[in-house]
Amino acid sequence: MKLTVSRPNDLYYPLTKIQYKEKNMLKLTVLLCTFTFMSSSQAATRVFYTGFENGTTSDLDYSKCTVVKTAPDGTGPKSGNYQLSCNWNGTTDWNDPQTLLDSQINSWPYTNEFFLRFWSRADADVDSNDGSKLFRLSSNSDNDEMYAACQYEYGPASAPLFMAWYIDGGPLGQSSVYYGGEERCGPNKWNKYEIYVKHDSDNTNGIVRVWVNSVMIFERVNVNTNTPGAKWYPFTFPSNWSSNPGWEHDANNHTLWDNIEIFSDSASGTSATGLMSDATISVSDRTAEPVTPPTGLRILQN
Ligand SMILES: [Ca+2]
Ligand SMILES: [Ca+2]
Ligand SMILES: [Ca+2]
Repeated sequence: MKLTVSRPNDLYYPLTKIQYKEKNMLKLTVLLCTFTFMSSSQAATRVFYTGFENGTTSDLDYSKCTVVKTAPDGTGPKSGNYQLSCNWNGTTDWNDPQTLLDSQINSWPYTNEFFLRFWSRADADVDSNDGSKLFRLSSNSDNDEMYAACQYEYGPASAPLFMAWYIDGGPLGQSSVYYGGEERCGPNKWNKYEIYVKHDSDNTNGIVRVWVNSVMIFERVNVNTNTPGAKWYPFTFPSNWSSNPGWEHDANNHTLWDNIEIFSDSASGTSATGLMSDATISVSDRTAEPVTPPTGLRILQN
């Protein structure tokens, strides 16, 4: 951070009392800014990351999904060479493992705050029946739960994202918050999802926020956000429901996933800069992330 103050007269005249005070205030401001920057950069670390670039699901705790280079509709990953491909088969019995080919991250280190970021895309084969949940964050208390559903039943032009949170068994917020346009939940477009959770300490000072493609679509502040002792995991994705009567799907409904990362107030992960609370958090070492090489380049010679 570099502050420039242009006051040429200061160079030639002794400082007045007020100027002296201003100068010291400036020093204090610089000091505070530096301290704030250092605090935000050291407060959180990245405790989980996968872009599936080892070609397997080994970074996940559980997965029936497969790592692929190309999705069924021919689309490549968000970045790098690989992506995770999940499918729910709505033609099988409810208890057939083929009904739901999903994945899970069981837990991650955090005390009171975490930030989850991932990219997801609906393949062209996703149908427009009910029950198409994008993901679920469950609590080990059984009283807290959050889920998001991409409502493809509204039609391919809209597919709103439905967000629901339940704390201590009661609703914190339930709303269909995101409709239509280019920023729709789906289909066929890579979307970035970000979730920030801060536990309350007295049932009145918790925070939850959700962003889609960097636009905040859901926010609750100064609320009860968790049951004492509970944590907001596992993270299950997708979490689709085929067996509810009337919610049947056909055999192929793929969702693609890439670049899943979790930051938290734990000091155990990779160093990061920015804040979790406003979704600016990122790892300082971007070389750790794969970059999709440009295609279609031509070398022009004079
Ligand atoms: Ca990847
Ligand atoms: Ca389908
Ligand atoms: Ca609470």
